[in-house]
Amino acid sequence: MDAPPPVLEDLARSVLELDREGAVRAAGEALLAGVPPETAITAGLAEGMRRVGERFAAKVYFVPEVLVAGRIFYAAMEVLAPHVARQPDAAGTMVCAVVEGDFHDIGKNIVKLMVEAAGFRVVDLGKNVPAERILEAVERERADLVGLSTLMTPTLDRMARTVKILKERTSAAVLVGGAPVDRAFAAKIGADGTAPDAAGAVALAREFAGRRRR
Ligand code: B1M
Repeated sequence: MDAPPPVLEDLARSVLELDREGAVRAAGEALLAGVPPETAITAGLAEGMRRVGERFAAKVYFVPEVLVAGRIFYAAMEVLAPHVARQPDAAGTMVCAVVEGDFHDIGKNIVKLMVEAAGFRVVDLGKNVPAERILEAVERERADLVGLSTLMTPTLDRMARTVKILKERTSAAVLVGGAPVDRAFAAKIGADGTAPDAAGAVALAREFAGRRRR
């Protein structure tokens, strides 16, 4: 297997070291080097956020540093996102949201970007979204799919409640994800599927949209 391009390490390190200029510069260099923007986002920037998480867990970083890292992530993602190759629209409509109580939206925004690039219309409700607002949007937009995200264990029960309401009241397929979500949890709360990353979310979205068309 080829070694990862050094620019991916530059991206990850810039996020970790809270170096905004370095991250934006590395994002441009990644594009010039022909690194797919999806790879630069997931293997570069998101890897940097993962390392930031380690420093936070080790009490080396605190909330202010983590906030800055998130802003740097978005500044570099702004350079990369317009270059993600897009399939023609037609795949279906997904409503996506981070569940109520949770303000972590970086992972959800990567999923949104990739699902949109795969040709879906995505209605993004943002973060900290109550189940009732999600239900309303799914009905209004006649969504085929819902993508729910949460990063925290205390908000897993909000995710469960949201899935329950959506499955009772709509026919949309409900996909769930985020670091504390696994297949056993997804099955337990009655979600239609889960994936560990954005590429997996795209594969699931395609699978469920295809089933609905048959
Ligand atoms: Co906080 N935070 N945070 N945080 N934060 C975590 C989640 C935490 C694990 C850190 C830790 O303690 N080690 C911890 C939660 C612990 C727990 O619940 N067990 C935590 C905490 C405690 C908190 C606060 C309570 C801290 C405080 O205030 N004392 C507070 C909570 C605020 C709230 O939400 N109510 C808080 C605040 C913040 C910031 C605002 C500073 C910032 C968020 C900025 C933002 O999102 N705009 C932040 C951050 C950045 C993190 C860490 C460091 C990084 C999260 C991240 O962006 N990861 C995080 C530590 C960690 O995760 N290791 C942590 C990168 C991102 C690309 O990955 O989001 O996992 P992720 O997304 C992936 C996959 O999960 C998947 O695909 C994505 C792309 O590959 N995926 C899906 C996501 N959604 C999906 C949906 C799908 C499928 C796949 O289908 C629909």
